[in-house]
Order: sequence, then structure tokens, then C-alpha cells
Amino acid sequence: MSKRVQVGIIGAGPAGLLLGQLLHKAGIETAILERRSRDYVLGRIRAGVLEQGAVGLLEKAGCGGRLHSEGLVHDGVNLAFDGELHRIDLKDLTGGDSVTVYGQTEVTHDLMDARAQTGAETVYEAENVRPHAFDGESPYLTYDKDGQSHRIDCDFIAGCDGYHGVSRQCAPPDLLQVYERIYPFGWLGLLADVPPANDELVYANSARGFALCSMRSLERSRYYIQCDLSDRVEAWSDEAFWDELRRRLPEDLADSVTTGPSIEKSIAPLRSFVAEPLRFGRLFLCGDAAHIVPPTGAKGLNLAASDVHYLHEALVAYYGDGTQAGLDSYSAAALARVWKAERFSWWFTTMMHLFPDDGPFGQKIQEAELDYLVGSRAASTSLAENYVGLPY
Ligand code: RFL
Ligand code: PHB
Repeated sequence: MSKRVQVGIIGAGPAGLLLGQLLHKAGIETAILERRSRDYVLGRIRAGVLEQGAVGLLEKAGCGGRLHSEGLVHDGVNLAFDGELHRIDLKDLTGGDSVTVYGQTEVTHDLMDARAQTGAETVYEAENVRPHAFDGESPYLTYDKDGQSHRIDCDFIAGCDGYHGVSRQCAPPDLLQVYERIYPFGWLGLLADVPPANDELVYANSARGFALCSMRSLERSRYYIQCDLSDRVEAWSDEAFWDELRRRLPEDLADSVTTGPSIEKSIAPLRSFVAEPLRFGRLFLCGDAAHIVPPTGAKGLNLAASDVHYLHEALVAYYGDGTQAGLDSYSAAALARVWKAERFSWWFTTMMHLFPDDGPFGQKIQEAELDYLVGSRAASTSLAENYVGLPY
């Protein structure tokens, strides 16, 4: 079976769904092909912090309602080290900016609901999705569903299919340049229906390793601790997690941690990764399909949003008056912002984690850097403006 849309989108994560919704608002027809089921996509517990730019895009996509009524606006973020908590006043240091705590699960839910109302095509459990002929004028997508083969012809293909997706793999290898750093540890995350230990996020550096106190709401907390890459999630009981978390936090904060049974527990490896360029003829890469950041600083989802910003503007301009300029500059414009977020995430990760090979000297240097950071308005401002998100 075959049909035609203007833009074929691979992947129904935040990037694909947001792009689909923004294009729909501009009257551009899309189809989204997603390998997994809707429930599987919604079951992934990932990011929790939205920059103002991402919030603005979600509003533009018609998904601002629940985000504003349930999202928590945070004007500050905290660093813990050497037994103390230090607040970075995001709002004061950036001249009024803040971040919104609203889970990726909720963002995805809102985008899926909004798309369902438009009647635009979304195919879940699409197997063997492949982009074709994107080096010419008439690209198309193929996939299998319920034992039948399908074809979708389109003008452009957006590869929003995440790090393990097919789009980047289909880019001509001789044109693709890859930059990568793997970190020698992971994050063990735990979600629980308990009130957060602190009313704002806390990133903690300790001699036992990194810890993060985050949240999804005033009743639901998300915590992370740095773990070994060889750790298995089954080997971590809830009790062992809570004990280790508290050991890594300043005493007062540790005393404020309310424990409870986990709803979810998982280990994520940490990686920095960028593939360049983001355009191959009529195929455009967006979000995790092209780049990964370690989660320290919460930039992954926000970068997916900024890519979508550049790409949807370029497509809207193209369908408006035929101009190609935005499409031509998409890769460079998006990558300029991506690399700054890569730098920030790498720096924040390096400063906050225990690097097994760096020893006591490494720990002392980190403490000096943290001390400088919280003592210098210039250094605090640099952290704050990156944390709230650099302008698009
Ligand atoms: P996603 O969310 O990975 O969505 C891609 C979608 O494409 C589908 N897909 C395919 N569909 C069709 N055919 C194929 N061949 C396909 N291959 C894949 C996938 O099923 C999926 O639904 O990418 P997107 O949209 O670019 O969004 C990016 C964000 O999801 C990502 O940057 C963040 O979640 C990163 N991230 C985190 N970011 C933060 O800011 N804070 C965090 O705490 C945080 N935790 C995480 C994370 C990413 C993780 N991953 C990817 C393993 C924790 C984890 C475990
Ligand atoms: C989260 O709440 O999942 C979260 C928050 C901040 C980060 C990473 C993850 O830097």
C-alpha cells in the first residue's frame, strides 16, 4: 500500500512528535513511523527539565496547557560538595530566566494526544522502516506492518529515530563524521512516589561519586547515583540505593530524603556523541539520532527541541515561498548550538563525577573548581546561562 505526505518522519519520540505537531500547525502534512508501541514509548523514564525555548515550542505546538498547570518552575539549582549546599540563582544571574520541571513522559503524552486530535497518520509498531532515494528529488519511506509492506512518498524525510535509529545508519558513510566520548561510569536512576528532598534540584559531588536529587512533581521524586558500568540494576535493592544516595549528600539534605518503594529503576551509560552533518540531500537528522549528551545538565531533550525549531522553520519557509536558505543552513545552525551544549554537558559531568583513575588530586581539583564556581558571580553566571539554555 502506498500514500504521499510532504514530510515523512521516522520516530515518535519528543523530536518526531514535536516536529509533526509544529508542521501540522503550519498546514504541512506528515506521517510518523515508530518502531515501538505507544505504551512502550510512554514507559521510558527519561528527561525531566525543560529550558524556556523548549517550553515555548511546546506552547506553539498547542501543548502548553498541562505543562503550565502541572510543571514546576524552578528559579534556582543547587550544587552540593564538601558537605554543603550552594544555590545558583538562575533567575537573578540570567536576568529573569528559569527552567520548568516536567517529565519527558508527560511531554510525549501531551504531544501524542495533540497529534491524535489532528488525525495525522502515526504508525506504531512499524517494522523495518527505511528511508530511500533521499539523494534525489523523490525520497520515500518503506515499512512493514501486520505482514504487509507499505510505501510513503514524500518531499523530505526527518530522521528523529534516536541514537539506535536507522536514519543515521543510512547516511552515506563517506560523508558522515562522528565524534564520541564514553565515560567510565553510568547513572542508576530511581523513581518513587515520595516528596522531593529539596524544593529545587541538587547536583552533588562527593568522594563516593555523583548524586542527583530531581523530581517529577511535589509527590514524585527522581534520584540518580553514579554507578559502575558493570553494575546490574537487579543487584541494587531499593534499600541499597537509598543508603548510597544519602551517603553522597550533605547531612541535612540526607535527613530530608523520604524513602519509599521504587516505581522504576534503570541504569543509563553516559556518552557524548555528535554526527555531522545533519543533512544528507532530503534526509535531515534531528535530536538523539544525531547527538547524545551525558544527562548532567539535562540537555538531551532540550537539544532535540532546538533541532526541531531550526528544521520546522526551514520547512515552513520552504513550503511558504519556496526558499531553500533555511534548509541549507539547518545543519550548521543546529550544530552550533549542539556543540555548545555538548561542551556544557561534558564540563558539568567532568566536574561532578568521581573519575576512578583521577585519585585524590582529581577530587581536590574538582572541589577547587566548585568553590570558584559558587564564589565567582562570573562563573556562576556562565553555569546559569547554559543551564537555562542558550538562545536559539
Ligand atoms: P528518542 O526519545 O530516542 O526517540 C526516538 C524514537 O525513534 C524510535 N525509533 C524508530 N522508529 C522507527 N524505526 C526505527 N528504526 C527506529 N529506531 C528508533 C524509538 O523507538 C523512539 O521512540 O529521541 P528524540 O526524539 O531525539 O528525543 C531525545 C530525548 O529522548 C533524549 O535526548 C533524552 O531522553 C536523553 N536522556 C535524558 N535527557 C535529559 O535531558 N535528562 C535525562 O535525565 C535523560 N535521561 C536520556 C535519559 C536518554 C536515555 N536513552 C536514550 C537511553 C535516559 C536514557 C535511558
Ligand atoms: C531528571 O529529572 O530525570 C533529570 C534532571 C536533571 C538532569 C538529568 C535528569 O540533569
